[in-house]
Amino acid sequence: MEKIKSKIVFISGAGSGIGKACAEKFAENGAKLILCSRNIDKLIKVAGEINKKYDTDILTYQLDVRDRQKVKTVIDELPKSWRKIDILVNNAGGALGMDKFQAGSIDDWDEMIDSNVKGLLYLSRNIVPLMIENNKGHVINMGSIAGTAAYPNGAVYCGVKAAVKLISDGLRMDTVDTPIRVTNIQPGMVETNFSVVRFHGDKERANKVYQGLKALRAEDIADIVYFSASLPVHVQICEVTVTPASQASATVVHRQ
Ligand code: 8X3
Repeated sequence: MEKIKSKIVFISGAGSGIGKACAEKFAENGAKLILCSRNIDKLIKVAGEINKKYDTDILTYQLDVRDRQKVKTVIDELPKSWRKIDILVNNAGGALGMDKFQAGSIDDWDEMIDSNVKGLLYLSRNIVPLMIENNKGHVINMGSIAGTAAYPNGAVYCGVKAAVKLISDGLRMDTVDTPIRVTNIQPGMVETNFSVVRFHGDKERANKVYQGLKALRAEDIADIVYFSASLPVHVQICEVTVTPASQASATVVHRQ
């Protein structure tokens, strides 16, 4: 297995949910972390807790991945010893709204496209060349089962996650002559604040999404991210689709 100890792991959207769980998992295994989030107060708290528990080196940045210039500045200005990023977890993003296309909010669409797609592109475009220079690296993108098939009321979210899938595939092709690995993780239902954000703070509606079934936890996804990263460097997990046992697809779910 590839040793994760002392590896430098860059995680976007690290203040909560899957990003935070990934940060914990890598820290537990001795990695050094570069953590970004829009909400710096939350992130500093998370970083403080992780540091206390695992005594690992952590850099934190207030970063909205939609801000193309700020993404570049953060990467350009990383301290020299932190520029050799081993693993990039493109986790920032998520869903906003769940309505018929003809009733969809264009503001929600803009934000989904900008964070899930453009944010991932900005980070990867700035970090992948550093990885190539260092002759090592792993890009792990947070896709979704939404990227494998559309579902009603999800056209734009499904569209952006389909973009994540195909961008992952294209990047894998363009770096095939380098040691860079590219993995697209495609989770189904994971109980985080994903649905609360999607439904603009409507917790009751969000809770209904996970009613009557045992959803995945953020830690389940972090385990898979970690597993993909810790395999020997000649082993590339291209794609992982993972759902709760009682979910067969975005639309086929068994509830008790
Ligand atoms: C999260 C999974 O099914 O809510 O990306 O789109 S789903």
